[in-house]
Amino acid sequence: MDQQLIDALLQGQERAVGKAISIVENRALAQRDLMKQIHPYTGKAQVIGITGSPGAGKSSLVNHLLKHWRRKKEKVAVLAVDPTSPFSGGALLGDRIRMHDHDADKGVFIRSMGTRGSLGGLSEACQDSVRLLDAAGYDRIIIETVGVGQSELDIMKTADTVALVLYPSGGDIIQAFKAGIMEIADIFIINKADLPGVTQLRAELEDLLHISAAPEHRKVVETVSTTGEGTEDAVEALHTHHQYLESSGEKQQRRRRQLDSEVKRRLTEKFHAAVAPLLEETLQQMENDDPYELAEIIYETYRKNERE
Ligand SMILES: Nc1nc2c(ncn2[C@@H]2O[C@H](COP(=O)(O)OP(=O)(O)OP(=O)(O)O)[C@@H](O)[C@H]2O)c(=O)[nH]1
Ligand SMILES: [Mg+2]
Repeated sequence: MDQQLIDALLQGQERAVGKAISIVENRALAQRDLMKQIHPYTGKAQVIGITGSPGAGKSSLVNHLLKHWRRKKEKVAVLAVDPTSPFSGGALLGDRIRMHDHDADKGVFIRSMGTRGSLGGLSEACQDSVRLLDAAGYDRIIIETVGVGQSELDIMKTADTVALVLYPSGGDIIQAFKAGIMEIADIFIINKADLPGVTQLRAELEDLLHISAAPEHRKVVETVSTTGEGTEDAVEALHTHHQYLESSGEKQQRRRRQLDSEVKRRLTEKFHAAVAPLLEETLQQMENDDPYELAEIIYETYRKNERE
């Protein structure tokens, strides 16, 4: 592993961070070693997931969050993840336009991630990229994803705090509800609060959430991201949730659950790799097409081979 790259990354040099993310996206050989070496430097950042339907105003909101945290001299990174796009690399065109205020700012890192090169799955690449950014010293790491599909849900599970951006247009909530994002969202941001229908949306939302019984750290806030109105409320809600995570021990528990599923995934990968030749062989020889029995045969043969 290129020690220079790791040193530069740990110093927070943007080019090194970009290079390291590419290694992760391409699942290059160096990935494992890279992740292992940076691991001791991770675990400090606040990871915020921002999701919502296309055009909800996520990037506009992120732009204001960036401004807010930069005024406080915090380092902020944004991963704009689009599971429907094959493109990775710099910032997406739309995001670049909205976030160009920060182009020359060394304390801001913006990167888009698509499916290209992410052989191991976009959510894994995203998870490792978050760790790289964490090790590089970014205080806040924002993951912006579009849509409400299964891959967005997986990606959002990487975050400590998940914010769902809605806007008064109808249909939005039902979609989010169906996709299961309501359950994992911690903060609900009604953006485009300058448009009509906000009261109704809030009522629907509170109805669905049974918000009267919802805890204090699960908030609904209103923003107008064309002007930045309400940004402070959004920041406050994110902050309160983060504090709750830390003081309640929920943060540890969430990270533990993430670790659990990740280790399981790695184990599955390892096991698959170990039995791949056996699988191939068994399937070719077999007239049998009972998957349960085939799996049993492969597993038993594997164990027998291991003992010998
Ligand atoms: N009226 C109004 N328009 C807004 C508001 N926030 C954002 N917009 C507009 O909504 C459009 C979409 O904003 P984006 O920030 O790109 O939304 P997004 O959710 O990031 O969109 P995708 O990344 O394409 O899913 C832009 O034309 C914004 O100017 C708002 O509070 N009020
Ligand atoms: Mg966007």
